[in-house]
Amino acid sequence: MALLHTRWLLTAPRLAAAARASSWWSHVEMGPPDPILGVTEAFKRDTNSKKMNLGVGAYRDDNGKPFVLNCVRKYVTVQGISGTGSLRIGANFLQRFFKSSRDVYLPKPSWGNHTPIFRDAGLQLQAYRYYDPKTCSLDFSGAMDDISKIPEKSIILLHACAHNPTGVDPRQEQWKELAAMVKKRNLLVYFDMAYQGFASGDINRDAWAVRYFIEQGINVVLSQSYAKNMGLYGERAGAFTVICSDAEEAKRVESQLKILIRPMYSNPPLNGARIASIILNTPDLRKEWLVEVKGMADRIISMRNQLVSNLKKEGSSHNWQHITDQIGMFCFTGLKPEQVERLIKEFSIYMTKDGRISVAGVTSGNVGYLAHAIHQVTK
Ligand code: PLA
Repeated sequence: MALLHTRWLLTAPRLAAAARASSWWSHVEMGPPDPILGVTEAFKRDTNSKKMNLGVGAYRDDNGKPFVLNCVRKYVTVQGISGTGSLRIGANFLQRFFKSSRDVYLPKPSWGNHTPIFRDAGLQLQAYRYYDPKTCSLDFSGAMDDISKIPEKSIILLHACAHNPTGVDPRQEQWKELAAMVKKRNLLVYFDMAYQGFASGDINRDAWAVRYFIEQGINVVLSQSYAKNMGLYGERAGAFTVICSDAEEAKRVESQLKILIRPMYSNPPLNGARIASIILNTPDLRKEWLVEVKGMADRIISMRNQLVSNLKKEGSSHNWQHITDQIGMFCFTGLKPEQVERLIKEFSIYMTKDGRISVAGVTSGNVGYLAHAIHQVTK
């Protein structure tokens, strides 16, 4: 799927027309085909009606058809990659081919797993200011200031939308300023897009920043997860994309991505990617999916509003406006670790220690209890 994605991005005329600032990947050489899977690739290209694939050790039935064992039919067993795996492919790719820097700049704070993903791939973590706990909102001037000092040709990670854990995204004008700064510093942008559709309810609007950066000719790599926006959590469907200068460069990069992936897990699982592909390519299902994404985003927004109104009803005098200002799946409540501890111990309300709540877990049935509990530990 990741590979399909690369091709799609290249053939999109809008992207082909966008000139890269400079090519990071011109030194990436065409890799040799895999000794086993390359045989299947050659087999597929062959038009001889008598062709036989005796290369890969994949069992076929007596009609030469793939064989599904009866016992397997009784289980649906899938195993996969999703956003995390896609990030890891990207991290390993950068470790191997992005020679100008080992440094990855993460927003402060970022998703907790970013650090081990990049560190385990042999890269070094740095940080730039992002969130201001005093205002519970974006520290835009701090971010711009820090980014302006990042050494040229470093890697910067940006959450494409619905920043985790803060729920705070730049506005479009701010994205534009960020893009200009990133271009000026000649940085490689690593977009992590795990919540497309969850910020605004509209997958196109949520992809705006990624598309804008690409249109500006900025060098971009992208990891996507379909876990949340397609509800395919266990299917682990995801994609890693490198935006290249031309089709020929994309071929070389693709060959090296295959070589990276082959010893990791050989091939991605089919099922989740198939479901995602069917949804995206069947007009009726696609339409239905877009409505459902909007429905999920809207329910979360409504829970934010209900949480705030219930807090007011409880008599809370704190300013909870950030709960409704923030977007996406999470709300960075501003609760202190001791308050979180009390919520867990006294109310059995579980959340991460940093005070992040998954608003997706709140319902009209339990929002009152949550507001009551939060008021008890904050009054
Ligand atoms: N990137 C970000 C920013 C994420 O928040 C998550 C998931 C991923 C990538 C990975 O998604 P995946 O499940 O498709 O691999 N973050 C979750 C789950 C929803 C987790 O931590 O695994 C979270 O609760 O933060």
